[in-house]
Amino acid sequence: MKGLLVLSAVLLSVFAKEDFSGHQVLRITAANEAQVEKVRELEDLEHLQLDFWRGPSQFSNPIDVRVPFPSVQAVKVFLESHGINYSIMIEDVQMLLDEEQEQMLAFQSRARSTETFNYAVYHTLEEIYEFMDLLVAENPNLVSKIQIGNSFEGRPINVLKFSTGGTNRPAIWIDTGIHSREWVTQASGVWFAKKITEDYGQDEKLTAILNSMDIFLEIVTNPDGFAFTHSTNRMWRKTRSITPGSSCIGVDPNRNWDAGFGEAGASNNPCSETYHGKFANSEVEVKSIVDFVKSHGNIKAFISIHSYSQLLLYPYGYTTARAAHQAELDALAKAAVGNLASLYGTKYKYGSIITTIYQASGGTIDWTYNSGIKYSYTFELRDTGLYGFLLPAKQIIPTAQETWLALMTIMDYTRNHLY
Ligand code: 0X9
Ligand code: ZN
Repeated sequence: MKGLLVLSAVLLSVFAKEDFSGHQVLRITAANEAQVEKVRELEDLEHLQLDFWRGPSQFSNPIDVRVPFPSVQAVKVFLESHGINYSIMIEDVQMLLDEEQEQMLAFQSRARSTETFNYAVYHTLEEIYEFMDLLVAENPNLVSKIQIGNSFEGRPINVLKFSTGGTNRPAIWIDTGIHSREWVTQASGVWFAKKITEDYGQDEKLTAILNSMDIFLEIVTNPDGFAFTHSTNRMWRKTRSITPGSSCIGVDPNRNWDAGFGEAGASNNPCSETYHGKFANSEVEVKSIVDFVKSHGNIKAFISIHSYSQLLLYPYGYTTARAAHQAELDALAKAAVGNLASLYGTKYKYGSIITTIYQASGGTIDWTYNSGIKYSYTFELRDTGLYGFLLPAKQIIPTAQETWLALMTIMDYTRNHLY
């Protein structure tokens, strides 16, 4: 039996894409802490192969979970027998994936310039890397590409630098796609890159920003994971590193930073989606950014973009202690989500990570904040759960547009409050 399982896993990894037919995403609304604990029991039952999209944690309500077809009945019976409320958020995950694939294929064409690039569909890693090269070639005086490292599997880790000159100017960092399955984030990153080149010299605020500061944009922050979401498993979140002594692959790159590393809000189980890794910065995708931030030394705002839930968050995630600049971070977050909502009415909540979503240790912006970058924020983009990580491609541009208004709010404020 075990041999068969291993064989099928090997065959799958070589030939096929993982199939999600009959997988459902349930939204569980725990009524109290005891019910949250019950749901945690489910999490510990590894044979159920549950994939928690949100939670569980005492701070997070609701809890969203993808349930593989063979576990659906058992999970529903478990919840009902404990009187725990749930609804079916996604009836059949594979149906959404089929639609997504159809769209990608229908619009697939090699762009020769960033003008003909299709911003309204999802793209592969190769297509995004090609886009970066086109953008650099078209805007040699504004955009350059920096390689800050190589991923575990050897792919280049690329960062776009937008700069009008100067040496080591105060800078803004934006990353998307550290969790590979959060596809709307990489797609938005592509759109932001193009937007910057369009608005420089046209939009007064962005021009002022780029006349005194640099912007660094890492669009595919987890290239191995992203390639794997296309080739094999659309739901892949972690890196693709090997953990000696375990058959499970990957580390959660948003639990691997040196801030509350290994504390509550991360898992020490290599098979968990929130596995923190053997030690802080064990993941080269994380270490490359840490080294870059340290050697640059002049980054004033650091914005790490995830999906989903429609949140704008600031430190901390590993502790309930208030950030020293909480009042200022909160006021700026409020202004940013207000501007975001002005475009399409999309409502965001804002607050500290731990009080707004759930406890998460070893997270990106807790480390950047503790390292002295005051304006450290993280977004959770659309939606609030209707599609979750599988946001339809037709929402890419509106999502990017509205997010840009919030980014501009933070970047403009940073320029006016250099420290
Ligand atoms: O669990 C996480 O890492 C974040 N949620 S996600 O669905 N994108 O995985 C929430 C943690 C909050 N911190 C950041 N968003 N950085
Ligand atoms: Zn994420």
